[in-house]
Amino acid sequence: MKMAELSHTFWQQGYVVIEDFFSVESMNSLHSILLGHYGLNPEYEHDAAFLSKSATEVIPWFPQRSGEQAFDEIEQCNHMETLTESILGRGWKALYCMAMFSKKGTKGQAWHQDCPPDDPQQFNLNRLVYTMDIDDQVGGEVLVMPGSHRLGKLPASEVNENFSEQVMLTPKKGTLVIIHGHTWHRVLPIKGEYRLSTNYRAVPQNTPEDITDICVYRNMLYQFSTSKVLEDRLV
Ligand SMILES: O=C(O)CCC(=O)C(=O)O
Ligand SMILES: [Fe+2]
Repeated sequence: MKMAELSHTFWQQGYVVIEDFFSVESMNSLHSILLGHYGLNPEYEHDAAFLSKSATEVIPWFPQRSGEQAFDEIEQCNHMETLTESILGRGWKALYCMAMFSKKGTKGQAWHQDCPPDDPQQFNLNRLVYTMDIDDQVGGEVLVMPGSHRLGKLPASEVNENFSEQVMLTPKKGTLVIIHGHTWHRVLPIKGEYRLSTNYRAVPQNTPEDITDICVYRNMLYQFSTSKVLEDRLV
């Protein structure tokens, strides 16, 4: 695998997609652990006001915090570590592994940046692992705006307004998608029974661990630790 090339593509686009990065067997085994945890009708954890105002309907789970060791293997996978180092440089750190479940008929995730882009050096890296195919039937395709990690704050507007240059990603089981936390991204509504993705977040050296506490949406800035809208961007 040409790590330097992949890293170059990442820094050009603000994201990079690598198919068949993980084996089908390891994806299947993580997938069944995730389904075992969630079942098919899990309860929401974020408060109702957030779910509705952010137009983001996902249920997070941090499997490693529940002692689920099966998720360590991917985190410590050599290829993924080498690629991360080639993108972030020395001294980067793994933050946490967060699985996300979305139910049939839910909205997915509105356009957002995982953290405010005020300082280009301060960002999180999403290392998204897909244990199932995301396609037209399942829905939940990922939209990204190429190069938007360099464009500053996501423009304020109604939550789901499209961008003419947006690109749609349809990761398959075993695909790794790496997205810069400042890149504008969105998840389309879920049409199939459910949608699962797993995000191994990482940060460059000298980045605070709570870098993803404040998320930028088109209509607001939201702080997870306090469950507060810090700024309503539409008034
Ligand atoms: O689930 C996905 O495909 C993307 C999730 C996302 O936006 C994130 O983890 O920051
Ligand atoms: Fe995100």
